[in-house]
Amino acid sequence: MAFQLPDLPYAYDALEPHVDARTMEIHHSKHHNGYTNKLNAAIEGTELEGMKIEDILANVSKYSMGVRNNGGGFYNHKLFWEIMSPDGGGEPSERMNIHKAIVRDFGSFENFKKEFSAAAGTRFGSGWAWLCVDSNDHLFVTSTPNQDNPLMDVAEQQGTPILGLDVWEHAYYLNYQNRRPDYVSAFFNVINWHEVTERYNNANPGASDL
Ligand code: MN3
Repeated sequence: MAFQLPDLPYAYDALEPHVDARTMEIHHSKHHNGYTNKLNAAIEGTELEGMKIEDILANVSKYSMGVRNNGGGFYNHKLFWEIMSPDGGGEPSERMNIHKAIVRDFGSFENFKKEFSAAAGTRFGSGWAWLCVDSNDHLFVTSTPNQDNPLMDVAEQQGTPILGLDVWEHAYYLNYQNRRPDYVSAFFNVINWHEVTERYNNANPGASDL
């Protein structure tokens, strides 16, 4: 069964004015669609057909650059659409585990926001900023080049990504041109904290209660 381009969980214009409709449409129907089709072409007739994307990425150093770039592109954008919402933004509620974990591991939400924004702002060229959970159930911020991500065995810091921000120019150039910091700041108005806290809870199911 080939990988399928997932539908967006909202309309192209739903994240306006923070992310504009034209950018969303091109990003989903051209870029994400392209990664999906090229991933399918790269794995056709190989042992990777039928494998879960997470399992492919965990051993991606064994495969071609086509699998690495397009498998990353497929996974990263699917996560990206899901962790945004027109009803999102602001700080996660104090009742959410993700709020407690952020305060535990970064000291405060503001500190986390600063660290994440710096990771997104200083990633040179194309790539992603991430909030991840490690195997000890601790949060960390990192960034990766191109379409790499922290699930990959080639990543500098490995973990389970629970929040990701695309900082390729195709993600913001139409609306923000060279003003990446404005785009990063606008992203905080659309983060779907319900989805992020769910991903946090599922990352280490055996972890002790906060
Ligand atoms: Mn992109």
